[in-house]
Amino acid sequence: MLVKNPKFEISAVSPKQYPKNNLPEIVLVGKSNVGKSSFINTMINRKSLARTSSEPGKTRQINFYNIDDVFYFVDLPGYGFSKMSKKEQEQVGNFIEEYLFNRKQISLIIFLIDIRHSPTENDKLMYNYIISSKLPFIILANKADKIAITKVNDTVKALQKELNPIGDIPTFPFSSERKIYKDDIWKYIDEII
Ligand SMILES: Nc1nc2c(ncn2[C@@H]2O[C@H](COP(=O)(O)OP(=O)(O)OP(=O)(O)O)[C@@H](O)[C@H]2O)c(=O)[nH]1
Ligand SMILES: [Mg+2]
Repeated sequence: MLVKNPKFEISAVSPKQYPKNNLPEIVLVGKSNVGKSSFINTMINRKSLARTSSEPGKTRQINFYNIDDVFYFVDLPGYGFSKMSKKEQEQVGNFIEEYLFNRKQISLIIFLIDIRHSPTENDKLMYNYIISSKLPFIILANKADKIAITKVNDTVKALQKELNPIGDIPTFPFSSERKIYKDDIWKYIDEII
């Protein structure tokens, strides 16, 4: 898809604030700082439509980006951000769960993990949660620019094996830094929407 007019539409913490139309929603999920907001900017060729930060915990609400009135990218707060108070972590966890559990328009979950590390305990919990939700999803091993290009494919395979030994969940490398694996992901998204 050639994106022409991507717009930030709304930040939400409860269902009454979600967009009122029925466009498909593609949701970014993963730990804080893994690159969810950067992913959106990379896919739509914008530097900073989605706000990013080198400090974990930048995204604190459910942010809806309207992509040419065709679909939404939905940016979620990351998990595992310890500087948030217990109470705030609980509130964020609750509104994320409420969204993932009830929102009928979710067409795809894009689950980001860091290509440099084994999945964390929280990654595994989230993985199991997504599996049990039966929502369609793919795994992206992000920050692929951080390892030697010759090791990318084997590392992606090893990570997939760890999370998804049956190998039925599509798993791709990604890098917002180098913007080189974008076309594969667009191909996947185009088929879904
Ligand atoms: N090297 C490299 N850095 C990246 C990549 N993607 C994101 N980053 C950097 O990682 C940091 C976090 O990126 P964000 O996109 O804000 O991460 P996030 O997952 O939205 O984080 P939260 O909003 O806290 O959940 C920023 O400094 C980005 O520049 C990537 O592919 N490669
Ligand atoms: Mg973010």
